Amino acid sequence: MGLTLTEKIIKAHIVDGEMVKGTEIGLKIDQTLTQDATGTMAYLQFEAMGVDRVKTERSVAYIDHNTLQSGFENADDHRFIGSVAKKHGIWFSRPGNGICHQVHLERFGKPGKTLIGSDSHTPTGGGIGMLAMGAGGLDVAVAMGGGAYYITMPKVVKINLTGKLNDWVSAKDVILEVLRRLSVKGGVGKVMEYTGEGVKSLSVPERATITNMGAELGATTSIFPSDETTLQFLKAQGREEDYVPMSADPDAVYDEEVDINLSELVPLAACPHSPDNVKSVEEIGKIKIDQVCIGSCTNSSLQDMRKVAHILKGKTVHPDVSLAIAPGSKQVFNQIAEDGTLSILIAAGARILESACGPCIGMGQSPNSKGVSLRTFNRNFLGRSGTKDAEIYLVSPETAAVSALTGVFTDPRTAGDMPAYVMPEKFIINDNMVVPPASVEEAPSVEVLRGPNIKPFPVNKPLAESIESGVTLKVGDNITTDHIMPAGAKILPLRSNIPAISEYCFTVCDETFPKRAKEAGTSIIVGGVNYGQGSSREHAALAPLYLGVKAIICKSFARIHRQNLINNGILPLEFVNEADYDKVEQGDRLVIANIRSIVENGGQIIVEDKTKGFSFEVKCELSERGKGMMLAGGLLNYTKNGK
Ligand code: MIC
Ligand code: SF4
Repeated sequence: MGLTLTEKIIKAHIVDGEMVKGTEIGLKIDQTLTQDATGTMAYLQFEAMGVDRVKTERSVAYIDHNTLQSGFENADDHRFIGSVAKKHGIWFSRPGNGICHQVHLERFGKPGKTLIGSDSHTPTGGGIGMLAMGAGGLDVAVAMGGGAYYITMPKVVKINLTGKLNDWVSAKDVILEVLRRLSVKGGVGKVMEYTGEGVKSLSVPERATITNMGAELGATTSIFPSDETTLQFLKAQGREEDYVPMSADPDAVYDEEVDINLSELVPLAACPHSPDNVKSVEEIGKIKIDQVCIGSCTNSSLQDMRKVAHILKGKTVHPDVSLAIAPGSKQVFNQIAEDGTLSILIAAGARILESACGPCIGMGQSPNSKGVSLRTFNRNFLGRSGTKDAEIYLVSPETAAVSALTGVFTDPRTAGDMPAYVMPEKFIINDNMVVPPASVEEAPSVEVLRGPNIKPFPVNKPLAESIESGVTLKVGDNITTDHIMPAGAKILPLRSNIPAISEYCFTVCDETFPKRAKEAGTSIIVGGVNYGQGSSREHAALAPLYLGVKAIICKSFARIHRQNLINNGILPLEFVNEADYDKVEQGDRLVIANIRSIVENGGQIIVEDKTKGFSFEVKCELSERGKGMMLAGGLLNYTKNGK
């Protein structure tokens, strides 16, 4: 029986477990990446592990999220990450060099390799045939130390692409179509593997747009084959030697299949406030818009910038619209400056931002009150833009640029010709903003620079025999890590300071939660389906841990967040009967008796609701390793215990 591409890469990297779907497997990790918003914690955790030098083939620390620097905090974090990277064998991509995923794709990713990153959009690397996955900071720290990365052996979904995209329909519309069909939880436990004739017509940046936003499906990752197009891209990056052809066997067996005829797709948009709330641009109609943002790790390639410039050339942004554009990397920025594209964007009235995440994570450019903003980004969760009552739509660069001119939501197919994109034979290659690590000899004398904002991370205690606690918060379905631990210009500078950032935990849902949780001392949170979707931020586990949260009881969890809870010793419990969710209320007092023995030896977990006077069953499916972590009070304790 033939293998899928996913299985081939897993087979070449498996170091623990068997390739049996649904069971836990450990993978050797070839490359890691971190960004600054999750990186400080990851490096503090790496330091706590006591490993001198990373054991991966390539580890890169990027600065791209917290670049606003409205106080000393961000710059202090940058210095810390730069110095810790230098000391421990990690390459350091300086602020200004671009968004981690875009730069990694251009300069470091290699087909057939495994990559984990402390950022949920790490699957961007799947655009060149890597098995690239988002992970918690602690998992990345362990992988840098040479430890395996554990996932559930995924199901593999064949996304069979036929036909060819029409002009004005783009890669963003492909992934929006997948999201429309499968929803934000449709990819949980699965890898999306793209195959079929249609693959050939997609460039590497287009493939990367699709694998990047596959994160919004909740998928383990997404991957494209490495083919002639990949070779041409790597050649143009001066990295021909990194090319390896990779594809599924012709007789590979998939768990599920989805057919998409590219020729039939139309311009789409994800409507507020979820990436799977997809409608056609035509269906949405000509609503008035206030802002357009083009960029982010999803759509900030040279190809995207040139398309946008073609649309804006010789025109002016509509007087009622603010247009912001952030090229994804220094390479893209440099290239558009040299070939005149930048000049076209400026002349049209675009507000050019630095190569960084920027508005995508609410670092500036928050829309006006009740503003309608069209963004080429990947997430439109409530409040993420920094304006709680804004309406954010996720669209292609074509739809964004055409609408920026008309001032209303506009189907780009009305805008005339779109010339085919021709990739340059050679991109501008200048890695002068990537600082190599110190040599083994020099490393001991490198001083790690810590600012006053960097506080130690909380470490849990071993699991108690029984838990008794109040439900301090009850939330609904699809709660994102942006709800649990919001970001934005005000809160992001506190990513290295858990006591301070905890003050904002869950404030999008309930401003009184942090105070209530602290007063209660210990807490249980109740949630619906797909709890913890979205960002990989470990802070969505660390802040609740700091506030005394002992367990989350919900209908189901998103992958990375569930692992972050286990890594930090917070119990991830799921209702056996979903109807019990309706019976438990905020304020109820719950008892989970003998939980330590049950985690250790197995058995039914019964939760007693003392307030309501009834009991219900929950489950906690853990691997042997997961049990060890829960009992020890998290991964660091578990590792310290010699595991
Ligand atoms: C995001 O897009 O939500 C982020 C910000 O990049 C996060 C990481 C973080 O919260 O620091 C992610 O995607 O994991
Ligand atoms: Fe940055 Fe946005 Fe990409 Fe996250 S999704 S890495 S915030 S650009």
